[in-house]
Amino acid sequence: MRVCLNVPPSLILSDERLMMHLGILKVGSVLKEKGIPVDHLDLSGVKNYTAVIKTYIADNDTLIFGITATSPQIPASVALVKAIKEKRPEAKVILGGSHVTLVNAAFRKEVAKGISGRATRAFQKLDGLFDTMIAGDGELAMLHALENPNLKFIDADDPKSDLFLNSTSLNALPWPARDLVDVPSYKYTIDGIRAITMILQLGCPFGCGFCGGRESPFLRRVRLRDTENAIAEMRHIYETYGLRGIMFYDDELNVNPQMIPLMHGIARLGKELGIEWKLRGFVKSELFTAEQASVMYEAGFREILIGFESGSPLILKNINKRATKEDNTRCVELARDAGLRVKALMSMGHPGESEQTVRETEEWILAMKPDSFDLTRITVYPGTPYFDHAVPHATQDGVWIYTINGSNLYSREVDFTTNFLYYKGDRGDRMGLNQFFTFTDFLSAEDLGQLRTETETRLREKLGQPFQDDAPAIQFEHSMGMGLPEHILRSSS
Ligand code: B12
Ligand code: SF4
Repeated sequence: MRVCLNVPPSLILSDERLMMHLGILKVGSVLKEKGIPVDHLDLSGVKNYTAVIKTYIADNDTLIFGITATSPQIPASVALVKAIKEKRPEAKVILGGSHVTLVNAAFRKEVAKGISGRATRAFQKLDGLFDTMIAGDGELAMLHALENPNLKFIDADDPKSDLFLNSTSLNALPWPARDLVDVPSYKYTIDGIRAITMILQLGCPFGCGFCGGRESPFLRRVRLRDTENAIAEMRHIYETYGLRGIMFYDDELNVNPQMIPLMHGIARLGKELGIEWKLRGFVKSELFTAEQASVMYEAGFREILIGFESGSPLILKNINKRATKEDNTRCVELARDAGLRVKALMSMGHPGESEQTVRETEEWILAMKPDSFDLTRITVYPGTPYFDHAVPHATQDGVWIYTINGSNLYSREVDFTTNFLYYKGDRGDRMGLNQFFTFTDFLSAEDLGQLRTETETRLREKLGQPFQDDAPAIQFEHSMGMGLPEHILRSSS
């Protein structure tokens, strides 16, 4: 039995060869460990990706295909499954990743409420396209799918299931099989040094309204790795790829109760290897302390990223962010005192958002002068409280309302199999991908778009932080009639 794992292109990303998808590489690594041959098709940045899968099928007799997808990767995943079925109708295609996990969480909620709404329709649409869908942790669930080929749906997003990972199984499983992708084709850098991504811990217990997985144990329940295990992976990265730059993609590094010893361990490893790490990662502002800031600096962090989201107390409350404006200000100061640069992640389009609340965000940013910032527009994906707790509008068809503290957020029903939801605006506009589906009582979808662009432009001018050019992203166009190159196809030995 041979399995072909697929990473579909993410058409909304400006450069798809910055960060590899670790989740499917963890699935690949478990298959390899079990001796199951794996082909990994990395279609990130590949323009003619459906032609590539057809070439692969012409050259191989593989019958089992796995696809990973976040919501914006679903349209390309649909094109892939159609291409696979056209060339090999008997093939079995398994879908995993955050989109199916979150759609399932939203669908479960509708079932519990006894309604059949937009989540049910989104789930059924996927169900009609893929042979098997896997929600939650994919490592053991993929093996289960191979052993039980007739299962249509596998729920590994349930702590009661043996397929749901706990901290013990997480530690016992192998690290992502990065050898299944062409590491040098990924160009992410930190302070000019080539860098790679890593996950130290899974899950965030908080409940921010825009964040996916608040009803999904897979994304919400904290599962920790032993410090020794995490440090051993860092050593492996350095010794295998010669990389000392690492971006940690833990949701929030400081929800980990082991954070302080972990940072000390990273610092010790750096000394032992005789290198200075270049590290980056996210922290939760109200939990941030002077001690955390200092050990992060000692470990090799020079910049941290913080989802402050807004400068408006009303919006912070409506997001259910827990952090207050004062917590956020204090967090910036603590980071600065420790010598850490701050990237402020700001967003707009929350319940109750108005010109006034966006102005408060602008003013806070100007007062804080973060070293860099991002101002994104909220997208209402399934599996977020903004989606899951919304109810149908009484008079407007296809519109759903989420209400919190008397403030509303409206979102339109989206067909995820055809729509890309882009969050910033400008690039999406240029690519013709922008279709916005959310609005508030004070700002229409168009107002939100315009206000976002104007606010970011003004902030960049005042802070002297010009827009960074998206281009030139690497786009591959594979010429047919030749074997698939190593930056697209890698196989386990
Ligand atoms: C790193 C990251 C990114 C990186 C890289 C993307 C990547 N996929 O690696 C960047 C910065 C590019 C990014 C961008 C975006 N991201 Co992001 N990102 C993450 C983050 C923080 C970590 C991903 C990760 O490595 N997780 C750890 C691994 C182990 O989990 P995993 O990837 O889900 O894989 C497991 C299972 O899903 C499953 N699985 C996965 N694939 C497959 C395939 C098969 C066949 C099987 C059986 C199982 C399986 O098994 C894996 C192992 O257990 C997650 C949050 C999180 N904690 O997961 C958000 C998250 C995935 N991102 C999210 C969002 C919203 C986005 C953006 C849409 C943001 C935006 N508005 O533009 C874009 C979309 C990018 C795109 N792909 O088109 C949402 C997903 C929402 C959704 N509906 O899909 C998440 C869940 C954050 C959240 N909590 O809301 N992101
Ligand atoms: S935005 Fe960050 S703190 Fe809030 S729930 Fe998501 S991961 Fe947790």
